[in-house]
Amino acid sequence: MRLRNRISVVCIGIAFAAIRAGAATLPGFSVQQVAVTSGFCSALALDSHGILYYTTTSGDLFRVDSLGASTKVAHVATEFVGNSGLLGMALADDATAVVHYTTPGPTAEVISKIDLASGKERVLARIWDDAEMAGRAVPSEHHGGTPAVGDNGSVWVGIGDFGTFLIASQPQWVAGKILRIDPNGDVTQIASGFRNPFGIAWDPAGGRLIVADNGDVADDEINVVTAAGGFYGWPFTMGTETPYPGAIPPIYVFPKVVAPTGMTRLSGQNPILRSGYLLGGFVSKALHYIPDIDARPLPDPIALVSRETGPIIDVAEGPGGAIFFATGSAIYRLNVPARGDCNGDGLVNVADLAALDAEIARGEHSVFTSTASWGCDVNGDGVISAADRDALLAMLHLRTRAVRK
Ligand SMILES: [Ca+2]
Ligand SMILES: [Ca+2]
Ligand SMILES: [Ca+2]
Repeated sequence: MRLRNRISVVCIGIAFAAIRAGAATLPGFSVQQVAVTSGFCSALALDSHGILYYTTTSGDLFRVDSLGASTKVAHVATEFVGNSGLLGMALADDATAVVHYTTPGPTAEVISKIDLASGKERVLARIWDDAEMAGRAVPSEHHGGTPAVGDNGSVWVGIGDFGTFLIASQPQWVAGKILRIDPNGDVTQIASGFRNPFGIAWDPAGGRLIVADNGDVADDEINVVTAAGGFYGWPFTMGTETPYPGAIPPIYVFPKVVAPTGMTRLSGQNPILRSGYLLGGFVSKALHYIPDIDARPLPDPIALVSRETGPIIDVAEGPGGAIFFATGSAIYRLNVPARGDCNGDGLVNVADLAALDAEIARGEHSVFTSTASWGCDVNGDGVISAADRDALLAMLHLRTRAVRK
């Protein structure tokens, strides 16, 4: 996007520059629009062949073709009002999506499987929203978001507090809870005390769910929910407020409002973003990167891009480690720097040696504190050191020989 920005600014002058004021991308990263969505996007996912799917809040599920055009695969019976509607999707496998939506009213939370070939829906669970009168409508605020596929075909989903606080702590209500739905449709309430857990990601290695929760002021949280479950604080405490007896504290509180949205666990296939989690920000308009979820205290997530696009709704990784993210109206690809592209200009050549020497002169340091591109970590060991100079020289030498052949 950096290059495109420059071209656009030249073409249409200062008005464009003003719109993009404050946009920031780490050196060597860039953003490329790949599709415009048909409706307000609520989630995206990629299958093992890299085919992109997304949902819209009004109830549609689309497939994106190689030219960026959308084809409707399925529609669910929902109504987009406030924070309710079709709230998200995940892929169980290449043939099956899992969706979470509210019925009109809203009166119920529905978790369904969608056959991606036929568009047919199979309801896994339908849970009345009102614990006191089945079928009565509840407020449309805070119904959570995208589901996550866990181990053995289970599905996890977070439900918000419907904007009504106390019920998030009361077990008879589905509001403010993290649920696990087993393949036979059994619903288990695992954790309580969430305000609006939109973004969740399953960690198969840890057997745990990473849950971002939207705070009411500057107290957006990242939480870890284990099989033991528990109470996570809302509405008695949130973020950095005084801890509440027995409540499990977040592992991280954002110092500023980001309004966390979709989250994805990285597979290890991306050459630069090899571990950890990516989290979208609605207010921050940023992709927040958490390299190591187990570091304590958890370092501030790194904004890879911010304000390059509109509010970010979801992020997903495809085969080969390709990263895609969505705003309400478009889908983008996040291009990462190549190993060896230390100056971040998109090329790996002798010009990168000077940039690498400048980084090495700062002493051995983590790639995440690089003042140049993360491509300076040429050998991919996570630190920038003299060993990367040898690796870059070897890379350039090999290329020179290949050209001369
Ligand atoms: Ca909490
Ligand atoms: Ca370069
Ligand atoms: Ca290195």
